[in-house]
Amino acid sequence: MATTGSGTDTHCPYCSLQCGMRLGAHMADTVGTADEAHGGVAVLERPEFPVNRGALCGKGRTSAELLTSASRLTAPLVRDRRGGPLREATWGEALDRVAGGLTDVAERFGRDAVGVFGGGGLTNEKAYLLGKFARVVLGTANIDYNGRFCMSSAASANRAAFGLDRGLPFPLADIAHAGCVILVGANPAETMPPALRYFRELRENGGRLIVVDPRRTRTAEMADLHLRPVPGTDLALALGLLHLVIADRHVDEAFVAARTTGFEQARAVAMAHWPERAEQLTGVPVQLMRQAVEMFAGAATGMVLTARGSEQHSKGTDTVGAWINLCLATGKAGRPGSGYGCLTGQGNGQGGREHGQKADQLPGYRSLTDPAARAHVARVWGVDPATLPGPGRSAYELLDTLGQDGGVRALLLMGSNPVVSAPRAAHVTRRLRALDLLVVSDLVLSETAALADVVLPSAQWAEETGTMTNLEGRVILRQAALAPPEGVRTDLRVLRELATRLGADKGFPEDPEEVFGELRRASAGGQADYAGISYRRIRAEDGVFWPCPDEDHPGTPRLFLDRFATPDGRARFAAVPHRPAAEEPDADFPLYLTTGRVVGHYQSGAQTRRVPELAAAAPGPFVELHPRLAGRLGVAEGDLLAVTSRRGRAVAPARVTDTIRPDTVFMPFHWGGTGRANSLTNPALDPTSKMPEFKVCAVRVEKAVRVEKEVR
Ligand SMILES: Nc1nc2c(c(=O)[nH]1)N[C@H]1C(S)=C(S)[C@@H](COP(=O)(O)OP(=O)(O)OC[C@H]3O[C@@H](n4cnc5c(=O)[nH]c(N)nc54)[C@H](O)[C@@H]3O)O[C@H]1N2
Ligand SMILES: Nc1nc2c(c(=O)[nH]1)N[C@H]1C(S)=C(S)[C@@H](COP(=O)(O)OP(=O)(O)OC[C@H]3O[C@@H](n4cnc5c(=O)[nH]c(N)nc54)[C@H](O)[C@@H]3O)O[C@H]1N2
Ligand code: SF4
Ligand SMILES: [Mo]
Repeated sequence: MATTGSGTDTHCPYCSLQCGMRLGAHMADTVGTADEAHGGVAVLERPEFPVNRGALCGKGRTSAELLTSASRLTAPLVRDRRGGPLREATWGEALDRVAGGLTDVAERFGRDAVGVFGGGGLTNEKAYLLGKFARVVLGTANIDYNGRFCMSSAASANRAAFGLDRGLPFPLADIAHAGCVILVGANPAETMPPALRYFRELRENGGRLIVVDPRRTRTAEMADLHLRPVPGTDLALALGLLHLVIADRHVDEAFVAARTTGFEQARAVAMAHWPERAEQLTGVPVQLMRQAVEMFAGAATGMVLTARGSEQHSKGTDTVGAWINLCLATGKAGRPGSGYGCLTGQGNGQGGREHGQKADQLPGYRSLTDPAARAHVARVWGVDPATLPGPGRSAYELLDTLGQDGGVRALLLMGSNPVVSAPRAAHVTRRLRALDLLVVSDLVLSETAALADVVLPSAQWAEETGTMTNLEGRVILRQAALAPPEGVRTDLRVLRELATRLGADKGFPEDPEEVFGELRRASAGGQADYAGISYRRIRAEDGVFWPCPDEDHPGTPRLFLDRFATPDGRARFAAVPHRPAAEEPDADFPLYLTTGRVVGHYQSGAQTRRVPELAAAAPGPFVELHPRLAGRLGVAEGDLLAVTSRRGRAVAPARVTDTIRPDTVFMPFHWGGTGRANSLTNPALDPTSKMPEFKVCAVRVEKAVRVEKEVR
């Protein structure tokens, strides 16, 4: 399909691929729907943008629908009393109420009783200013964000192994030229369809694809080899594979000697994990493990890419470390065509964790506990470093203690819908209800916004400009194509107006390019150095890869080619033994539950469930189960199932399929209400990353006899 070349170049509002698109009113070239009568725009192709080369998934194609949807918020809402209804208010009233409420809680319970919860979908400018707002204006330690539920385990493993955390250390297109790729707990066929092109090209070029997933997904169907571990046993599998690499003499001794440390300890741990033991724990036959090792070690170059399937575990950091070990032992890192990478998830999952909305972190990926980092950022902010708070609670820990003694009592939430997406969601909902003040900024009345005392209607992606950092570490620019509707304000403006009301009349500009200018200075010299990146350069260069320390620096598409980012320049092996999931099946809860995504919905579904075409294609939750299990339970396709865990219960229709293991059921998490998968999930946290165990818990499944009894 041709494009006219006119229109505004921008990027999709959803996932970390940040597909390039053009917004315009040229109906002839429309790939999405336009509603010009309502001032809407059409989604057009932008084939010259290198990551997706014009391709969009259904979510991107229909993304403009929400701009004109009757379900978007166009006026602030306030609640006069607990349990009372939300009513429309003026911006002045709503913002006064927020500023007054935050001040009141800080005065009564201390500054740390005011909390902020951000999102990996926010632009870099918003994430940066939200972090500054929390530390400078509110003076609270308690700010964290939903990225904790997303890539945090890969981030901590990346830092431990390589001294730096960037999702992919190479451009996505490099995948096509690797000899072998192991894709672990990732289902890009549903989660990043336009990226499939590179996996297809990989195979056309003679490379091999190995997929590790308990389910035979559409991604697994593309693979040369599919390993199907029991959920929660990837660490044992990675150890078994490393054992075989060592036993079958596939170790790249020269690489290990020249560029790594810690091999002996990792080797000792792996040698204690016999492949037969790995088979017993994972259910993956040794013979398939050996095939995988031969494919991977036998290729000249190779990559291991993980996503949430391997990371969202109470041992996610160690598991990713064990996958990285496999790259290091076979010399497949820090070389062209080789390396470990994490497929980040949210639109700004990468940038959102670099600029200070994380509990332990300052802009530029600086640490909040490093005196030099505090001094640098305090200088940019014009404050005394001693006034900057220390690290606060991680996302689940923050939500878990809301409204309690010593917990947060007033929460400002921007860009997340935890009532649907947090683990043990019924408990989290109760905690949100226990707050003295809940303020939610959102585009729509999400399940979480519906609980708020004040709801602030936010502008949407096409109505404001800002940068995002995609899964490759490429900083891209979303450009506004139209003005927000009357009654709606940008998050940057809201922060400025709140800062003013709370006594900070400087330092919170509303213009994104001005905020980005300050972000560049704040990140200068840090690991995620954006100092040399400007809006002008991003436009001219199809994005710029960080680190980019000055305007003459070309940016860094490929990391680690000469040295790793550790103090001695060497990558570090992780010596980590297997351990079981926090909860294993037993007599009462005999099955594994795992959770994830379907192609048509995004995250908590707050946005995509309001797009008619997407809602029609995937109208509600379901429980995937194997025909053998269905037979045992006397369940047929479409029958309602009640799924129970130690945290709660969910009801949804059965989807009978032999693509799943007979000992496991799967639920997507895109819906709230009775079919909410997170009513069941286990908030057991990884000790390092504080990632909850979304991908495995123990459940019981029964045929739901009386529907009405199940509806709470
Ligand atoms: N359509 C769609 N696309 C999205 C999103 C969305 O919500 N919808 N969200 C975006 C975001 S924020 C993210 S984080 C990414 C996530 O992208 P992915 O990680 O690809 O998505 P998931 O479906 O969560 O999990 C991937 C796979 O992990 C498998 N899995 C479950 N348990 C285990 C296990 O123990 N081991 C292994 N090896 N695999 C396991 C599941 O069967 C599933 O197929 O997607 C992004 N893209
Ligand atoms: N069971 C289970 N649970 C999971 C996962 C899983 O695999 N299984 N995955 C986890 C992962 S990886 C993630 S990333 C989380 C995500 O879960 P959430 O944090 O709930 O993510 P979203 O649904 O994207 O929520 C974003 C909200 O912010 C709004 N919004 C979007 N853009 C903006 C903006 O610019 N400004 C403002 N003010 N609002 C905006 C949207 O309308 C939406 O209501 O879910 C986690 N939960
Ligand atoms: S793959 Fe992701 S970025 Fe691309 S169109 Fe789909 S949701 Fe948007
Ligand atoms: Mo995510």
